[in-house]
Formats: sequence, C-alpha cells, structure tokens
Amino acid sequence: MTPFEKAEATKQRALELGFDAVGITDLTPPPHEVELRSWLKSGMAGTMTYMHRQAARRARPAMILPGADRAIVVSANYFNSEGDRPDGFGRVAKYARGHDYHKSLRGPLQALADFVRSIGESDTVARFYVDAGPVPERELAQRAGLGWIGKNTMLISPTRGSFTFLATILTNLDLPLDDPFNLDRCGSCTRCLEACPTDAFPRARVLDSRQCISYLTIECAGDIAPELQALMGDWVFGCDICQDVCPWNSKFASPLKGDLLALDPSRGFVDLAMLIEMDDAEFVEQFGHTPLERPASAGIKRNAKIALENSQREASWQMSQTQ
Ligand code: B12
Ligand code: SF4
Ligand code: SF4
Repeated sequence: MTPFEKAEATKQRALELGFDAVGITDLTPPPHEVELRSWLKSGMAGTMTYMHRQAARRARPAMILPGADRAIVVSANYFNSEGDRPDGFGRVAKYARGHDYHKSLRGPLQALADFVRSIGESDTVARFYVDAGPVPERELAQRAGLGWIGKNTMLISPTRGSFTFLATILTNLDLPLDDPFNLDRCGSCTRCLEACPTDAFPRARVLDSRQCISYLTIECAGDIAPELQALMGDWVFGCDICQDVCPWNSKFASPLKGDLLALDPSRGFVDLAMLIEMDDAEFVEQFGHTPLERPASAGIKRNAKIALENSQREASWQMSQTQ
C-alpha cells in the first residue's frame, strides 16, 4: 500500500468503527505554547496539577510516544437533548449521561490502533489516547482539519458542532497529512462569552477553570466559594451552557446514532434529594460506570446540596414575583 492508500484505509476503518470524523496531522509543536504557559502561570488550572506536570509534553507532543510522528485524530458525537427539568432535579452535562466515554471508546480505539499496526511494517507503533495523558487534543484536531477552536475554547466542527469527544492514535506509520482547518468561523459572535453564568472567560479562547462550573462540579475537591455556589444553578455534574448557546450547535448538532457511547438522555436529570440521601454503595451501583464516579459520592452530594439550594432560592423568588 502507498502512504495515501494507508491513510484512506485507516480513515475508512475509523468511520466503520463508529467515529464521525477523522484526520491526520504531525507532532510538531502546536503554535500556542505561550498561551498554555501563561494559563498555567496565572493559576487557571486550579487544582489540576497534572496540567503543570504534563506541560512540556503538551507543548512538544513528539515527546509523548518515542518514535511516533503522526496523530490520527478522531471525533465521536455525543449530542443528546433533554426535556424540561422536573422540580427537585439537578442537571448532568450531556457527555456524562451514561457509560464513561473513556471506557466506551477503549475498544474501538484499540481496534483502530491494531488496524494501523496491521498495515505497517513490523516496527510500527500505534497507541491510543482519550482525554488522558498530555495530548493537546484540540490543537491536533484543528491541525488535522476537524474544525476550529471557538471562543469558548471548544473544537467546533463546521458540520457537527462541538458536542464531540476527541481521541488520538499516535503512530510512526508513514501517513500523508491533512490540511489544517484555518478558518475562524466564530466571526463577531460572542454568545458563549456572555452566557457563562460564572464569567469564566477573562477573554475569548481563555477559560479560567477556577470559575468554571465544569471544573467546580468535577475536578474541585473541598468547599466551593459561596459567591460561586450561587451562580452554579442546577448543575450537579459538568456544564453545557457555552455550547448550548453556540449557533453552530443549534444548527448542526444532531442526536447521536449507533451504540458507540451507550448514552441515555433520560439520565440528564437526577433527583437531588435521592442523591443527598444515597449511601456510598448505592452511589457506586447507580453511577459507578459513569463519569460521575470521578468526584465520587462526596463530591456529587456537595454539588446536589448546592443545586437544591439554588433551585429553592429560584422557586421562592418566582413565588415573590407572582404575589
Ligand atoms: C483540562 C481540561 C478541562 C478543564 C479546563 C478546560 C479548558 N478550556 O482548558 C475543565 C475541567 C474546565 C474542562 C471542562 C470541559 N471539558 Co475538558 N478537557 C481538559 C483537557 C484534559 C485539557 C485541556 C487543555 O489543554 N487546557 C489548557 C488550556 C490552556 O488549553 P485550551 O483552553 O484548550 O487552549 C489551547 C488552545 O485553545 C490554544 N489557543 C489559545 N489561544 C488561541 C487562539 C487561537 C486563535 C487558536 C486557534 C488557539 C488558541 O492554546 C491553548 C494551549 O494549547 C482536555 C483533554 C486533552 N487531553 O486535551 C479536555 C477536553 C478539552 N474537554 C472536553 C470537554 C467535553 C469538556 C466539557 C464540555 C465537559 C462538560 N460538559 O462539562 C467542558 C467544556 C468547558 C470549555 N468551554 O472548555 C473535550 C473537548 C472536546 C471538544 N470538542 O473540544 C476534551 C478535548 C476531552 C476529550 N477527549 O474529548 N476541561
Ligand atoms: S462550561 Fe459553563 S461555567 Fe464553564 S465556561 Fe462554559 S458556560 Fe462557563
Ligand atoms: S457561541 Fe459564537 S463565539 Fe462562542 S464558540 Fe460559538 S460561534 Fe464562537
């Protein structure tokens, strides 16, 4: 096979496995090391100390897997929509409504890595990464032609929007590169920046994690500042607001097809009282296979109490308006 035929066969295999887009780029340093360093220096990673530890490799992805000089970047659509939130229920981000994607994608990614090895010489290396390790996934995806990095920092596809997971196979297989997606299709729009309830964007394409509901509900252990709690609304895990308001999602996000991710939109709302009262064993039984396992029972209970207080405050404010 020629390198071109190998690339075509790899892309074909990725689509057969259920990924909705695939592109190929190299592992030369992405152009935004300065932005990464200044983000870290100003403390915007909060308690995510791994972001500091991985910075050198994130800025120089060729260091991640010795010998590898190509990234095959794939995306997996996870869009799903919920109805109206019932009273007393909290909200779970779209990506977390069911099986943990790190586990769901493992099989298909391993199959793709095996395929890459099978079409290469005996010394071909191919290893998959999904949201783990220091891979600068959005920058590689942009360079592999999958979309542009929006003002909300998400990788946005011009045909699918941004409700997509990204994953990469790093390899030394000799593959031709795809053209980068060099257009900025955000234009003069600033909807995401204005819609963020906690004002987490100091400027376009910079997100201060310490202010972000996704970070606060998933990554942050311990107490959350009261002034932020009041702004967290009904979110018990993650946050989708800066994507929900994006016109590229309103226009192009379409419900996921197939069973690649095994998500269940009915898990978009969870009973807050039930969460608060649940013991650890019940939590593991109901949520042990989902991303909610990351903050564990204690973190989810903390989030549920905040969401309950916020919804009670909202309800009494609405009552006062009708009297
Ligand atoms: C740390 C992290 C977080 C943190 C910090 C988020 C952030 N914006 O950095 C927190 C916990 C807040 C978070 C939240 C979410 N995350 Co997250 N997260 C990551 C992780 C592990 C690293 C991201 C990172 O490198 N941050 C460091 C900062 C400095 O990078 P950055 O903001 O991306 O900016 C870079 C570029 O934008 C570029 N840049 C800067 N300026 C400019 C200017 C221009 C013009 C250009 C082109 C580029 C550019 O330079 C920066 C340095 O590389 C990645 C997985 C991975 N391995 O990459 C997932 C990842 C980014 N997360 C993901 C998801 C799904 C989410 C959530 C939607 C989950 C949710 N619903 O709650 C939210 C979205 C919040 C948001 N608007 O980003 C997906 C995003 C998929 C996509 N389509 O983009 C990823 C890729 C995981 C995955 N494998 O699918 N996340
Ligand atoms: S995920 Fe939510 S809190 Fe975080 S930046 Fe987007 S809108 Fe703001
Ligand atoms: S809401 Fe507007 S500015 Fe924000 S990412 Fe979408 S198009 Fe870009």
